[in-house]
Amino acid sequence: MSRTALRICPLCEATCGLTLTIEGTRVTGARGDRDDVFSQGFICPKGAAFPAVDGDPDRLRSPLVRRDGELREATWEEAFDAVAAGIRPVVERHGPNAVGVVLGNPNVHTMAGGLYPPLLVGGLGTRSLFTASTVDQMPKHVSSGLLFGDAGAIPVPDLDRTDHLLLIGANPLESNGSLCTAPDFPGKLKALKARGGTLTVIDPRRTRTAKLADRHIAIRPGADALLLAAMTHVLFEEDLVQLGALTPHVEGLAELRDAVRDFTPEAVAPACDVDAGVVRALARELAAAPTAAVYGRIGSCTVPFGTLGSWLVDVLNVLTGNLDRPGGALFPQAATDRTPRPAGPGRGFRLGRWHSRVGGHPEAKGELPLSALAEEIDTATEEGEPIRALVVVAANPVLSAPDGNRLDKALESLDFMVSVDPYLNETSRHADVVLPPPPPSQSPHHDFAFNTLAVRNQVRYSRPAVPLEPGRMAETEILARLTLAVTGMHGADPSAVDELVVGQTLGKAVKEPHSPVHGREPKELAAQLTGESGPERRLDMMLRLGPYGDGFGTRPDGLNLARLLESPHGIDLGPLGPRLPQPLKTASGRIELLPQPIAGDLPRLRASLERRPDGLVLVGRRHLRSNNSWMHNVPALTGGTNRCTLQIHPEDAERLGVRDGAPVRVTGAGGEVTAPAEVTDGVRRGVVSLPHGWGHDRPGTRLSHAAADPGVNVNQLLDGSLLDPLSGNAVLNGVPVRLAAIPAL
Ligand SMILES: Nc1nc2c(c(=O)[nH]1)N[C@H]1C(S)=C(S)[C@@H](COP(=O)(O)OP(=O)(O)OC[C@H]3O[C@@H](n4cnc5c(=O)[nH]c(N)nc54)[C@H](O)[C@@H]3O)O[C@H]1N2
Ligand SMILES: Nc1nc2c(c(=O)[nH]1)N[C@H]1C(S)=C(S)[C@@H](COP(=O)(O)OP(=O)(O)OC[C@H]3O[C@@H](n4cnc5c(=O)[nH]c(N)nc54)[C@H](O)[C@@H]3O)O[C@H]1N2
Ligand code: SF4
Ligand SMILES: [Mo]
Repeated sequence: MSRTALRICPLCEATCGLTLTIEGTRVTGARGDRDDVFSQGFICPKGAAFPAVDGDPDRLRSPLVRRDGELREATWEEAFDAVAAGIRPVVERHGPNAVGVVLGNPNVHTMAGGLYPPLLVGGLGTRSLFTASTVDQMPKHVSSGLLFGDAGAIPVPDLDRTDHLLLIGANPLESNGSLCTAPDFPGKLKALKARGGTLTVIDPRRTRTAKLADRHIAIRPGADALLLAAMTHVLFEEDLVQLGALTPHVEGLAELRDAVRDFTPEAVAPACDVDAGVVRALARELAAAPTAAVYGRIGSCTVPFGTLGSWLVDVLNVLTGNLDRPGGALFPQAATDRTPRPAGPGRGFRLGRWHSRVGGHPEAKGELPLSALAEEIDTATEEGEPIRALVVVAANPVLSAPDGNRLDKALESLDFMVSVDPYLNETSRHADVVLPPPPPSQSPHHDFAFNTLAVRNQVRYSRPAVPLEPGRMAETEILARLTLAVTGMHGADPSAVDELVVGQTLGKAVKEPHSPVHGREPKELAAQLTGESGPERRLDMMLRLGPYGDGFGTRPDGLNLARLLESPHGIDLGPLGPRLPQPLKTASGRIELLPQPIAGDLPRLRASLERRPDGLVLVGRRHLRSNNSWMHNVPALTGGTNRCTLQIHPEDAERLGVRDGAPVRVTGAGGEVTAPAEVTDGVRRGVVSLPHGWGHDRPGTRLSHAAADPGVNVNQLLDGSLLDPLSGNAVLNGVPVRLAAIPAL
């Protein structure tokens, strides 16, 4: 007997609704949910492979605890006892900063990851926090923090209505979009073209997205900030600045004009390898479009000028009057956002409130660079204690961060490590305790993060499609118990964690004059919460306090969990609309166009005008059927073109004697790897490309399929020293490398 259940796909940022076929307790099929209010039936090959991802026999079924040097199956009780016994002495002896926390990408794809890590980190009181953000989008957070006063206020391109989209360093036809949650991103690009709009793509590779574009600019990697600065220059020079409705909300215009004066199209052309005439045309087209949006992603962030590039993306949106208007780039309003406070000056955004111990890197958003994790473990200094224990949740930094070999050794040297991870992989194999979450079919789902980045306001919630298998523990409970174990409250009831948050949140809300529950009694409000579990009660609370909420009865038609459960395909909350000035939290209450840290970094950009590296540089790439480092174990998603090859332009191949399919040795500052060459004019001259997330050949893992075709770890070419200085983000693209063809035996 089979049945169906709805489940939001957790495998990328597009958040498509899936209809799962379930036989007994096994998921046997997945198709797009045509009635999903947001994705309307769209699905990609990864979503279709949900049953295989979910049912992977290599997923761990019970906790592992290291005994006599070996990881052995244990009970949950034994596992949490071991965690408390491993972490607490380190805190007591060496202080909280000696315990590091590493949070990986899937935390934004699970409900547990949205709800518990702040308590874990806050409860520990550690400043040794490292996340995937600093190998990804931290530059965007910093630029938003500086421009708008809120690191979380990230404008998203209005894909459904824009007339002109300028895409920089993004390949949504493979990635399905990022910092822009849009099921069927490819279809939306095609619709843009069908309605007469234009698509421009800036990417050193002729990607599938670039092939769709009206204009593709194969820029030299790392030079985007120069190109965007020159476009900004042209807008001023040719009097094309049109702030429109933004005028009262903007300050620093004259200072900005001065700051970009040197960045003429002629000055940046050689460094970008883009004609000055093309730079001018890009600026004019952007200004002339009835509506337009500039959008940058991985290729614009993970580069030496990541923050400057991210800042210029929104500067261009502001100067052309496209920020906060339909068809431009707008701020979404998610159902679980905090109750919007009245507009007005805020506290602003500060960087560098503390620095990393070894490298002296400034914190950003309370985080230190993931690139610095290894040195924070393996290097003693006089300033403080090195990290001696590590809590890793959903992260595989041995593959995803620079210099995995060094990190590998550093992890081995720790006093204690715990990983919350479904797999025994390159990172979790070092753990003393592994706590495996259940597969996604057994977990509830709500997109706390991605709804704040979605191209349409909407809200959806899926309860577990399949009940928890015997012996399993929900990831929400795992993280609640982990929080208790590491903060000295081992053994307490995990629901205490949720009740603490409910009490604190409601206690604060009743004191806020703008809150719908101002002046009410927190206990009375808490008693109204519904839901079958602590996490559901917290979701109910957030929905009710949120911008569309019922305000605990103040707005009877408003949202709450019960209403959401009545709408299993989700509730549409309408297209994005203008929100300014409410989201601004800068000290001035306005958009601060030329914040001081940005102005301070511009001389470095100016100096790069003179530099013209002549060697080869490396960029990354993603494949539709991959997902960072953890989906190479699913046979249905591997093989074909999803392979770890070094793409190289035919002219470079010829010059270096590299033959298609033959092995090439690639050497970078952090080491060398050997991969088969793929000779293709899909990459520009002077650029080679390797995908990330491969290198599954280390011993002691349990990834049987991935190990059979391991590929190589591109991040071994990095030594961790290349960072965007403002954000601490790793430079993963535009990295200098040398090649040597390996002669046939
Ligand atoms: N060279 C290069 N390096 C890159 C990138 C690049 O473009 N080029 N991209 C960077 C980017 S954007 C990112 S986001 C990072 C990603 O790097 P990480 O944050 O390390 O994420 P993943 O590699 O996806 O590994 C995720 C881990 O979570 C586990 N996991 C999967 N599902 C769950 C779950 O439901 N719960 C828990 N607890 N764990 C789960 C997996 O088994 C795996 O161990 O990589 C970065 N590294
Ligand atoms: N299938 C699949 N989907 C994914 C993921 C995955 O691993 N696989 N990962 C998810 C994650 S964690 C993220 S963050 C997103 C990322 O989403 P995207 O940013 O869309 O991902 P990429 O495909 O890495 O696209 C980056 C592009 O930047 C180009 N590039 C490199 N250097 C430069 C440069 O200096 N300038 C310019 N202009 N371009 C450059 C690369 O050639 C590449 O085409 O994807 C998400 N979705
Ligand atoms: S596009 Fe992303 S969310 Fe949609 S089905 Fe594919 S992997 Fe899942
Ligand atoms: Mo990412």
